Amino acid sequence: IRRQPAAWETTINSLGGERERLLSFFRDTAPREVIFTGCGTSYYLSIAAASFFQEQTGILSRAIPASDVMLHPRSVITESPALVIGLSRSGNTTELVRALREVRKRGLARCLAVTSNPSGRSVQAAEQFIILPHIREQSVVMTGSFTNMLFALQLFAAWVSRDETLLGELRQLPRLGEAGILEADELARTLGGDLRFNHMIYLGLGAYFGLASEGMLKMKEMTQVFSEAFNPLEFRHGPISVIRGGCRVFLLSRRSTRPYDRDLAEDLRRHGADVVVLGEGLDGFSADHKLDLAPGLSDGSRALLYMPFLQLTAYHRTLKMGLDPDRPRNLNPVVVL
Ligand code: F1P
Repeated sequence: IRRQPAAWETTINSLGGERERLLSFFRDTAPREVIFTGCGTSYYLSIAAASFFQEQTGILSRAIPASDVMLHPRSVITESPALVIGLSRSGNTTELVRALREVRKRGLARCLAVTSNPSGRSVQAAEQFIILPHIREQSVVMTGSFTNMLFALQLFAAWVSRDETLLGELRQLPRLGEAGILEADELARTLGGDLRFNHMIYLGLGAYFGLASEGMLKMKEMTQVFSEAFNPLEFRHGPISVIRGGCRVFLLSRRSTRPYDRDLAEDLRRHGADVVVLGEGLDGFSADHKLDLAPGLSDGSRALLYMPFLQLTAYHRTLKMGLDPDRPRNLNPVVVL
């Protein structure tokens, strides 16, 4: 988890040489629709990437679980030409590999695989690929692959949209990530070491819903504590009823939701939750814990910086519980059906 900022640096350097190949594939495809797909962590990554890609390029982009693409490709791919971007750390998850094969067999879309495994089956099933072989994770739990694949897709979106400002911001992330990792680890240790909380809630909107869902999944996989993810404004429409002492809420705040997040944090605390707010410009927030993340960056560029803290919080709780964070119950590194 802690080596992620250094890996982001390698991702940006190694992907630079692939720019022309990837851009010419994209221009040649000229998609009217881009579908990001994967399973588990890679599906949550799809949610973050699709939202970011659409906001950045203006091209219709959606996240669909790989099982839906595998079983009902015609009902999920509605535009032509379409591009399917298949995400998988292992490159061998059954639904993802079958989804890519199915889409190509039926001529519904062109396919790009993003993975850290050069010899995985997703690379063979797709036409083009982004491979990040420097991400060698030993753990069953995915951490660095999530952030590095997201980073690669953000760089790709910046190239497609020729956005030099965004590229400049993205280039700062390895340094900013490195500078913040100690503070993030310290707070994560404090929070993870406190086992009074038995219900975790992660809130984020748009691309941040993908990040919140991934934070939720890390906590669930590693510690098996009851964890959920919601859009922060949706949370008011019913789910807020569950809040009481024993709940801890991680609020992934972004510029666009800040005024609403401030009120929500206050209400959640009034109802008894322990509230952790992450984001920028947090002075006006009433919260039990705050983590400031690189003020001044756009919401999209800042996204990556939320993840090491969320992963570390789950990791420290696992250690406190005496469990092995790399080997969650009932879970294999790759799901093969
Ligand atoms: C997807 C996945 C992971 C999960 C576990 C099993 O893997 O579901 O999200 O944490 O490792 O596999 P992949 O398709 O990205 O390799």
